[in-house]
Amino acid sequence: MDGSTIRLAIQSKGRLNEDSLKLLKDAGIDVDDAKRKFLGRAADFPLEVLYLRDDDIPGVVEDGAADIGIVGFNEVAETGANVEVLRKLGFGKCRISLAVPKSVDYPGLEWFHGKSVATSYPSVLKGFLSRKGIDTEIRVIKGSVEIAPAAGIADAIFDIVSSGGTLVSNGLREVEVVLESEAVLIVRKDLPAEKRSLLDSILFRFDAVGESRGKKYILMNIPDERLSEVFGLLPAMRSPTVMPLAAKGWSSVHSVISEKSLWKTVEQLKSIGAEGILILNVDKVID
Ligand code: PRT
Ligand code: ZN
Repeated sequence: MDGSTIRLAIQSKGRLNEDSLKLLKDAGIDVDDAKRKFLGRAADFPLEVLYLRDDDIPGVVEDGAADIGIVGFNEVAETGANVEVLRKLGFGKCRISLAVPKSVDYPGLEWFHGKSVATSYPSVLKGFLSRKGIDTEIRVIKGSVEIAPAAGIADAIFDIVSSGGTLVSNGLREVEVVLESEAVLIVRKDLPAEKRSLLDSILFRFDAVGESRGKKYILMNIPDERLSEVFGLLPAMRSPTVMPLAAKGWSSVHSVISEKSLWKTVEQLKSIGAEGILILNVDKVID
């Protein structure tokens, strides 16, 4: 690895692998999905990809064996690695929560006094309990934490929750959310200066991809006398683009809108006379 190449660690398989590769692809950095490989190289960007287990990524970035990494924030928190979190990446969203058997009449955190909790995240849990002044025994289990209460291994669990389905199917109830997590981009603390411009270029591209997420491009035709009402409905990046149509008294309006408000806005636009509404995907947004 030399100064003209930057090395990125991503998960080799598992929940974050696909989205990490997609983010790179959307950013114009094509790496092969080398499931059997340990080290890959991008075809069109000076980037090497190190494929690792997620647990190993924060430490490898801390040591400088990789310059940057994509990993769940929960792993950064658990390892306590001395790395900088540069960006939240918007995928792999989950939380680490305390959950108890659903038969428990849960009064609040004091319930955990003198109880035992099974988890694969002892460090995050220990920090939380000591901040709250709760004395609980932590039992470290690497997999299938959710079966611990039914198996008599612990009174409760501390584990990753996403939809909550796994808890429900194991007769458990989430009672305290301790850490919110999503995939993050991390960088080693002592990134060599000559790699800084490569990192900046990656950040610029990731930001453009991130900005475009949840956005749609909308075009419509509108009678000129309704234009001011359209402007009220469309908070575009600067302001909507307006072009006269060949048909007198009509204009074409183009804008970018949030996917969340898409259907509501479309209904309002129709009600003030918009016609020929087109909605397109936004690929990148460069501010
Ligand atoms: O092999 P490797 O060590 O790399 O992978 P892994 O098995 O340790 O991790 P993996 O691939 O399962 O998850 C990687 C990362 O994805 C985690 O560190 C989180 O940051 C993130 N993530 C997002 C999740 C989930 N959602 C998730 N739902 N990680 C795990 N789960 C599990 C959870 O442990 C529980 O068993 O899914 C179950 C709960 O899901 P729900 O939807 O039923 O609540
Ligand atoms: Zn793991």
